[in-house]
Amino acid sequence: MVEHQDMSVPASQLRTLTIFCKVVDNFGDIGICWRLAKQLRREHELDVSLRVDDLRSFRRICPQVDAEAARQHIDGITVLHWKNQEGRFTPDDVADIVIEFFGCDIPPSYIEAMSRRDPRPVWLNLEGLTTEEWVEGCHRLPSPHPRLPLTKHFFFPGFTDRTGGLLHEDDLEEQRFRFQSAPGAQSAFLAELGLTAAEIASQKVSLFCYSYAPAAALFDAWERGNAPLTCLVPEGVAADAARAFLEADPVAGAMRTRGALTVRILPFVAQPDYDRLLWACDVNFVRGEDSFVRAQWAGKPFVWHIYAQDENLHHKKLRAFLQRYAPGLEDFAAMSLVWNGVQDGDWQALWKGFVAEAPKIAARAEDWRREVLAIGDFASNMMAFARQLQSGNTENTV
Ligand code: TRH
Repeated sequence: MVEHQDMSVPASQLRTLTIFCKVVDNFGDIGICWRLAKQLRREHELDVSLRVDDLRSFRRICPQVDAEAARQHIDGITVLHWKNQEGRFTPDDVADIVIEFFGCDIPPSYIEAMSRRDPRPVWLNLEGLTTEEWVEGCHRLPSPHPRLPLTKHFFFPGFTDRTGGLLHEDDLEEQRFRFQSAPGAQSAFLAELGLTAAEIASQKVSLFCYSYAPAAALFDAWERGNAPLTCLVPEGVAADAARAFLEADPVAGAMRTRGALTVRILPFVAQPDYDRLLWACDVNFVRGEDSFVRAQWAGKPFVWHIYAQDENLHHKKLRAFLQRYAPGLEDFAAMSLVWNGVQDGDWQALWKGFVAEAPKIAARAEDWRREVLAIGDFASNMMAFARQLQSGNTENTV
């Protein structure tokens, strides 16, 4: 349902795209926008610009970022520092496709300029990932502007063919396969992060979670375990538990072994290296949205720490995910529920069960990847939808 279709960009001419990204908290907002920007540039040959309000957070996951630059080019993408809602935009500043990430309120002057542009842009609001079914009813819904001749459409990531799917680059599997079939490359990567030969040979777990995760209890169970385990913690994550274990500041490079457990603090790494870290570890604890999705692609058992919401809404979302992902994976589900405070459990027994179930969990990861990718990847689905909006046919979209 595109208004004023006579003014729309011909589908074949969707060449430029702008993403507006407000960093609400943490790294997921910019993490997702940056991943999407790179994929649209590389695989869909769009001229992409990314307007982001927090270059410092961006720099943590992409060290090439100059936190002071108003405008810079990274990996073929124009990165603009979005400082405030002011600014005078003209129709010439407006891209063919405008993406508002997570309802971030793009500047009023930009919206005015969109309405004056001929042809008008495709305007999409990309939403966050949730496992609940209501998403299917809201995906691709139009939202006409109350005053201007513009319509924004909602586009949701998700796991079913009534959503936009998940971000997945077309060469991801090949890259992962190459890395995971080369033990030398994995060891060299881990050694560069500071791991000793003994740590590389041990069972390795990456730990990315929110501050309220029961990490201290898990450390305690691992410390009393039978086999050496190395837990790799990005700097700033699980800081209280890490400090208590290390009896020192949990800064990058800090490490300590107690009992069977070694805790090592890693620097935050660039996004592609974070993938390698997930591929190199035996188990990954991940959180939020983007690392959660990357863990699904890594083919290794993972435990998701879901972003907490009022009235424990996140418990419902976690259960919805487990229902989809983990039928028959009892230890996987139990570990996830206890890690997220949905129920109590004995950590040593949970870990033992989880490790015993690991081959089954890894097999499920492969099936899941195939199932989810059968609906196409998020960027391609989004571009197909943009083209359909342009051609005025929104009925038979993916
Ligand atoms: O950081 P997160 O908790 O982010 C999000 C946001 O808070 C968002 O507002 C909220 O809605 C959502 O959680 C639920 O977790 P996430 O989504 O996993 O994003 C982390 C990003 O950081 C991801 O792109 C991976 C990247 N990363 C690195 O690049 N290097 C690292 O060393 C680490 C640990 C992460």
